[in-house]
Amino acid sequence: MKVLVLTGAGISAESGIPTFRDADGLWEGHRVEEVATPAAFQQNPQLVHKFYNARRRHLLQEHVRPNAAHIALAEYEKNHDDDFLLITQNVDNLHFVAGSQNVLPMHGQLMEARCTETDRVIPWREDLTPSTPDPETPSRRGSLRPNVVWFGEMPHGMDEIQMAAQNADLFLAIGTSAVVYPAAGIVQETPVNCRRIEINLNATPQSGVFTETIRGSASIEVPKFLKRLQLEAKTSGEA
Ligand code: BV8
Repeated sequence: MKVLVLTGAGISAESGIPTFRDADGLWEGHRVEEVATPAAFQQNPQLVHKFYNARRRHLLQEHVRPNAAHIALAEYEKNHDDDFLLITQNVDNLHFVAGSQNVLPMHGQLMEARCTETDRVIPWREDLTPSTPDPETPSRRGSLRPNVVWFGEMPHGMDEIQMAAQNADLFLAIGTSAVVYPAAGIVQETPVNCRRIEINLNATPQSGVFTETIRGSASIEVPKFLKRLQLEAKTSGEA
């Protein structure tokens, strides 16, 4: 059974990372869509760096750890690694920290920087500023940006995502408000007989296309659902 999972900010909420909706899409009075754009970075790199530096520092704090939902997904994958892909919209690294292997971070990663001149991507844990020297070429200053996909930029891995969606037997959407495209459109790419499950505290604009909607918090409902899935596989004799 080919399992495709899509996670959003809701899976990290119980790890202490505010979702976009919690801050109702605002950050220090700025709409996220205004800060997370190439134009904003062009016009006011200081502001955009400040936005990401604050989130990177928060993510680096000791108490921000994977929760039971991240861990259950990593555990489940261990027994299904050949038929399992985890797409995340989140730029936090909690799926990696939890041990998930087959992860596609379609909106990039907060703990990486990308050189705007060479497109080279490097792991990055410090603050970035408009004068941060490139560690490889210190004379090049201010060319590093957060390696995240801004609004108006193409998400990563869209071909792989399309292929996985078209072949999915089970699609599980966890903690996403399903308003940001193309992520929100992935469910529509799954086959008509694909089993589609939505785990979310609330209903979303996509709830109607899911075979099953589970209302509750990810840290409770994800482990529960994956256990149920394993039990179903055992009783149906599926590997
Ligand atoms: C592109 C990285 C084209 C940066 C992000 C008009 C209509 C339709 C589309 C558009 C439009 N105008 C513009 C667009 C396109 C735009 C878009 O979709 N805009 C939206 C706002 C309308 N999309 C883009 O620009 C994308 N690119 O289209 O490119 C293109 C084509 C060719 C060539 C080049 C380009 C790029 C989008 C990626 C933007 N980057 N992130 C960063 O993080 O700073 S998006 C960012 O916001 C997140 O990554 C995430 O994807 C999104 C927020 O969504 P969620 O993850 O769902 O989080 P949210 O807070 O919204 O919801 C949380 C959910 O969890 C809620 O449902 C809540 O109920 C639930 N929850 C909360 N707690 C829990 C819980 N559930 C369970 N348990 C809990 N405890």
